[in-house]
Amino acid sequence: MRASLADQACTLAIGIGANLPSPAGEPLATLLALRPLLAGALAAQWGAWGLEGPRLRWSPLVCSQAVGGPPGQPNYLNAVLLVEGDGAPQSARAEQLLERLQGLERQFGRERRERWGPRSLDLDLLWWGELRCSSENLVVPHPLWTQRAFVLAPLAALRGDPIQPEWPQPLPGCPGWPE
Ligand code: PH2
Ligand code: MG
Ligand code: MG
Repeated sequence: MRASLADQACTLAIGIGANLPSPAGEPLATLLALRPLLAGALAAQWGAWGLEGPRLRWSPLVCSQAVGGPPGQPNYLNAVLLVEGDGAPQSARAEQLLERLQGLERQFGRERRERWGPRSLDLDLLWWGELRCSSENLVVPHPLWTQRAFVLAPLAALRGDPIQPEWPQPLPGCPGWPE
């Protein structure tokens, strides 16, 4: 699937996930509350770079069992957001975006305890055009996204590609998340 994205050199993808309650409520309430805030944060960041706000394409939501981490976790709700805008992908910009994403994670009660532990909100920068960067905080592209059905299924739905039977199936749209 990566190769077929080469035509979208300046598309940035954000993985969204939650499997614990946040101050907004259960994961569905979290993602519904997050959506306008994330849109606002991205518009603000593009504005800070002196650029027009990017176009956003939200995937449907999918529900799936937790991959990795401790046993007995609640199921995850996941989605992918494609961000299409002007502005060359740059590692310094990616770090600025990460700060905004982590600010939102904290706002929704994210606590960092164990690797792949359950979480009230997870926002991952999956890729940004052809950008390659690796620091203590951020690795782009996300090293595992091509192996994660909870990323591939929302992405396929968004692109109109077939969803494999073993992948999590898209949930019906709802007010606040119509896709
Ligand atoms: N995120 C993880 C680990 N495992 N499993 C699912 N289903 N969805 C996730 O978003 C997820 C996970 C670490 O970020
Ligand atoms: Mg993650
Ligand atoms: Mg993360």
